[in-house]
Amino acid sequence: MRRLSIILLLIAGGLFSQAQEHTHHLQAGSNKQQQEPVVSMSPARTKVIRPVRPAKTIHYDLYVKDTLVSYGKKIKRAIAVNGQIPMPTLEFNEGDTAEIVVHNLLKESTSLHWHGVFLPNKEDGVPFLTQKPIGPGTTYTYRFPIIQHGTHWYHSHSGLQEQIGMYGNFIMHKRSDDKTFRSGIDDLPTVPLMISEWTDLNPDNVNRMLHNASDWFAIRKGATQSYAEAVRSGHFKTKITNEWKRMLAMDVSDVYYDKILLNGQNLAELKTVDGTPLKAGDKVRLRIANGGASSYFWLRYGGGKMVVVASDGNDVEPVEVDRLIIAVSETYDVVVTIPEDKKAFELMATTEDRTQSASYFIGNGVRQPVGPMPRLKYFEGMKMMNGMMKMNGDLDDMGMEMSLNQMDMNVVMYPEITGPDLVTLNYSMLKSPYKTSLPKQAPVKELKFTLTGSMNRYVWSMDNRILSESDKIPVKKGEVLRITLHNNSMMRHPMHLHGFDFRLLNQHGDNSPLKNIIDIMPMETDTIEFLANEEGDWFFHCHILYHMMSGMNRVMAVGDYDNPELPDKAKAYKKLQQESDMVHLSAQNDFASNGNDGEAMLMKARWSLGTEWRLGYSNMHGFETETHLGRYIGKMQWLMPFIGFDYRYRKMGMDEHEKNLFGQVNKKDTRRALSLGVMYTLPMLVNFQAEVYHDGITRLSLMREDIPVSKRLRAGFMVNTDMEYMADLRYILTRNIGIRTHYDSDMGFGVGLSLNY
Ligand SMILES: [Cu+2]
Repeated sequence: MRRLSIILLLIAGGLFSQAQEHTHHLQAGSNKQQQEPVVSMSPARTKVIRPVRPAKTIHYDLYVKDTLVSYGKKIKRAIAVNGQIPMPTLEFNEGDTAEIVVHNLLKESTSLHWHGVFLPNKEDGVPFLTQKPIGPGTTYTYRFPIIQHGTHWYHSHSGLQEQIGMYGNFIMHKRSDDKTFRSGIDDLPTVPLMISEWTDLNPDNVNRMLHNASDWFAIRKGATQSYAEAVRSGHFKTKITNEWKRMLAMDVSDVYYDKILLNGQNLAELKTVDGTPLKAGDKVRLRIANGGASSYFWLRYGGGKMVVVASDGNDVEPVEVDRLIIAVSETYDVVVTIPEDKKAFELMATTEDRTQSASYFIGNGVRQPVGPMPRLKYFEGMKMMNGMMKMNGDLDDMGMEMSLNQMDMNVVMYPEITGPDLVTLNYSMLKSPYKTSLPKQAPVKELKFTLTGSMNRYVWSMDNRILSESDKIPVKKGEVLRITLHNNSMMRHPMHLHGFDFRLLNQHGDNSPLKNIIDIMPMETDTIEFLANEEGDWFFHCHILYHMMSGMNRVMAVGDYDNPELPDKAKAYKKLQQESDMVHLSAQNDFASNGNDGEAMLMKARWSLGTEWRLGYSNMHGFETETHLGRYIGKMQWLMPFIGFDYRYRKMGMDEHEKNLFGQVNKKDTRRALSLGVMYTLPMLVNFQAEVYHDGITRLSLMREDIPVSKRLRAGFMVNTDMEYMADLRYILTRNIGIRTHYDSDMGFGVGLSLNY
């Protein structure tokens, strides 16, 4: 084992030195880029005036390469660009032209999307929608004029590459002669801050585990909501109601992460800006982007109020807050002040589920921690969710008309929120300093979407349709698109529009803020609008990476765009649709004292193909398999009609035969039977299954798997009209290993090891 790690370290070293070779390309790029900003040394030491210079072409070379990192507990594969994670910060002045050359040194294809940036559609970086994937070993050049300013970011739009390092800051500076230039804000020293998460698991595995309803992440987070835990906290009835309404334990986030990173480090510090040590009274503008794949972060600062001056790259009237939550892929520009000398004040980013955090100490001297946030009260949250969940799986807002994150529906889970005068940012507090209203004469196209999903099968959709079930939405160039979004699912979704900023309609009317991400909490309704004045196919999707990959996407096709990068758009779109409904494999096998049983399943958003087997160790116990191919129906996917095939071999004596509850007799040693059946999830998450075989034999069964008895103990049972029954208990040891004991009417008592994939 030790030798293996040494080899890995050597490989890591080798890769790193290779990556180092390329860093000078970046420097070459930035040399071409711009002069150092002029820092005026006034007493306040906060004036940074960028010289107004002629627009030029800013060239970057980006080398995308596999690397190994040890952010978590193990050495794992990641992707670095120019040898670094996050990817290098790209900076431009408004008016420049960006020329970015991507050198793909990976063994797989890649792409880069310029998040929040206005550009011609063919430069937008979505494989199979705006360009072909950048193949391994090839080079691709993005070239577009910089026609806006603000804090943005960029990331891979290929598969799950964003999760393992492909995110970076993308900053377009406002020119000092811009009529919107705000002295005291736009002349502050700025620091880019990229928040991200790291998991030691391969993200493909994370994706698979989410689809397999694995509760391993909850175990890691201490967020299982088992019966034992419910009883201990006086919430037994809450838990019963929850399962009666067919809900699994739920959390505000899905994935357990090993580390949270700020600019690639769990603990970072800012002692100087532009070479000058920070001191009392200094203000710094942090350009914060959430490059996490699935985590929302609370941001808190120990040195006083944070002043929010921009969101998603767009200026807002300064607003003072004690804390804010930054949704996946949002950006905020926040001004913080160093209140005292000889101290460093903590800016803390805590995951919404409060299990992990990263810290950024600003200033020189003794560290002033802000302290952790209290843990969530899961059963309180569950109780509230029970109250809002109707038996059909719809959420009932009970007439509350929620919007703009103003009423945090998770408030009961947050014990400290009731504290005195804690100002938390919400979207109603965002006001544009300028009028953002759209031309009155433009025709308006209204669209409505309900955000939908089934937590139990991890299917995320819009109007109960995933991308592979949806055509592109035709939009005329010059139309105003007004989109109303209602979230009828149990999770919040950060919806992102490519290519445009939209107005997020709030009480500020003509001064409604511009954004390109809108985070929508469960049961909220919000309206956004924008002028569709740039042709092309623009992606509109949930930015939680694993929701996007599950199909929570649409395409707005503005005008009839001829994309030179994508000659066969129809074929490409089919490919994009396929990619958002991939097949997931799960498998499980028990090696028990009385036999061997298990199952393997292939699943898509609607389809499921599964085989179960039972293998006795003697002829008397025989061998059985059951295979089902089914399609899940309905919004909550509680109903699955299927066709089946059973095969069974068992040595029986001359007069021996088996009778079922209906008196039907099966006397063959070897049985091959086709069937038609249906499975339905009953309250308490019990599956009822009815199956009719071609020989007329009927079988009804009831079963439940994975009853959460305690944090790591799961129980299950099965009973059917063949008068067979089974009960089991499984203790979860690791992600893939458990100890299982069961009693089976055919095979008797058994105990053994249970492996799952
Ligand atoms: Cu989502």
